Amino acid sequence: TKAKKDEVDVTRFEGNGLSFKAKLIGIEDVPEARGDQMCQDALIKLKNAVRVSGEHKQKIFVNVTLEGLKIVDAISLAGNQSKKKTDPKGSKSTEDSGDSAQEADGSVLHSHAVHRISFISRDVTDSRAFGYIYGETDETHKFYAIKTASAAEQLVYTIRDLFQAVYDMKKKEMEDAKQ
Ligand code: I3P
Repeated sequence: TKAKKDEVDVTRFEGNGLSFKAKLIGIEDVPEARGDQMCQDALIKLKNAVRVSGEHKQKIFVNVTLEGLKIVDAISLAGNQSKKKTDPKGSKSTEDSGDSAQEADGSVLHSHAVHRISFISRDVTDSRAFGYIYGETDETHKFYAIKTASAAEQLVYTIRDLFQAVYDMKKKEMEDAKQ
């Protein structure tokens, strides 16, 4: 049917969801909840700040689940995983996949619920960069700029699918409640 065709596969986002290797370019306060040009300007500004500082960008994983987005420190993750290998007592189960270890052990730097993410923007100058706006409160908006290890559109489309999946679920809940 028509509804089925448009539906997003929710199961991808269940449990530990999906993780994307990336780097955190930076975080910037922005005045509005949305706006392509505002995001592009913030991205350029944050990239310039990285260049001027000469520092390496922080290595992260962007974890996508029904709860929302989590920015996980990739270094803390690598440390915990190697510890696991040498400490059999510390490892929960040999059946644990790499993904579940990530969720359990990587230190979560930022956790962003779906309903507070107001805008996603691709970098028109860089196929491996994008950013999104997170509303800390109704008045304060922060722009998170991310450099992905592979094409940013993979992650951007995944986040859009997540939004659609959450929307579909809410809609279905409302319809079920009416009956
Ligand atoms: C870049 C350089 C940067 C690195 C960047 C590389 O290579 O190594 O230091 O950023 O990674 O592409 P090049 O000098 O050849 O341009 P970080 O130091 O911040 O990791 P990136 O493409 O993931 O941004």
